[in-house]
Amino acid sequence: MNHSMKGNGDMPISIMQRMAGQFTIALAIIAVMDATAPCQDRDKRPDWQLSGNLIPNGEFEKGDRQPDNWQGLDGLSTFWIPEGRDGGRCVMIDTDVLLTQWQERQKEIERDPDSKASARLPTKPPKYDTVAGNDGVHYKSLAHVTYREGAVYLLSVDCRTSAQKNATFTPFMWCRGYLTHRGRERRIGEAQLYLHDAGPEWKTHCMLMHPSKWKSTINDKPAQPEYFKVVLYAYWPPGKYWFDNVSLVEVDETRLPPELKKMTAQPQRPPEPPGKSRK
Ligand SMILES: [Ca+2]
Repeated sequence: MNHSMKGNGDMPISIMQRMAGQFTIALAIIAVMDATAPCQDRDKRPDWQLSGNLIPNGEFEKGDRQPDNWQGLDGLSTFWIPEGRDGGRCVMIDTDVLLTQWQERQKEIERDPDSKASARLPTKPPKYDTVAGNDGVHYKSLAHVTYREGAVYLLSVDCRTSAQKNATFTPFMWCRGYLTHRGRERRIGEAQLYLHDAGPEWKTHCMLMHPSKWKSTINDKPAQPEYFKVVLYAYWPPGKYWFDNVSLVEVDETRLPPELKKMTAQPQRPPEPPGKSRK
């Protein structure tokens, strides 16, 4: 046996080293997951975290027939299922639904929120007639989260998808800021979190949000949001998109741990338009 080439039993040292490397990466990912998971207990919060999760039921665990504090489900493109990241529940969006059937279902739900969805009709390649290739599917939190002037926020979500090899899925999460002007709700800014390379394994995506830097004006006067709303969005390609642990937390940016700083330093680049991926 060549001892320079062999490690434990017959396992080459190079593979052992690679495994050790993967183990280190796995530990780092767990550390980041812990770092982004908001602690609701004020006394146990890390010093960089200035609030608990401001999105009620962002973990999708509470509810009866649908998750509390979130919009209704249509049972055709939106589902609440026990396939969450932590073994609990999550929301799944399926965009591989015929657009015509999806549109009919939205009308039906509006008329009768208790109505049952009919079986999904088959869709055929290239699937341009699906909801994925047209409207896409939004799923909204019903919460209005009050803005604290000058605050910086960490926006994060866990996602996985039915993406196969060589495919790229990039769903979005938006955090939109609003104010009421002359009795009307006006959207005056938004943070767009692009969930790049969302594949079959759960992955945490996050970004920092600085509403004080938004440049909106109303009647030429700088406008600040009064409150935020969060929306999940999936579109092309047609497939399944699981979401869990939606979180918005006020942070002290100067005290962020290095791994979070690194994650949030990634520039938010939009994906290529869907047309370009339709080869
Ligand atoms: Ca969950």
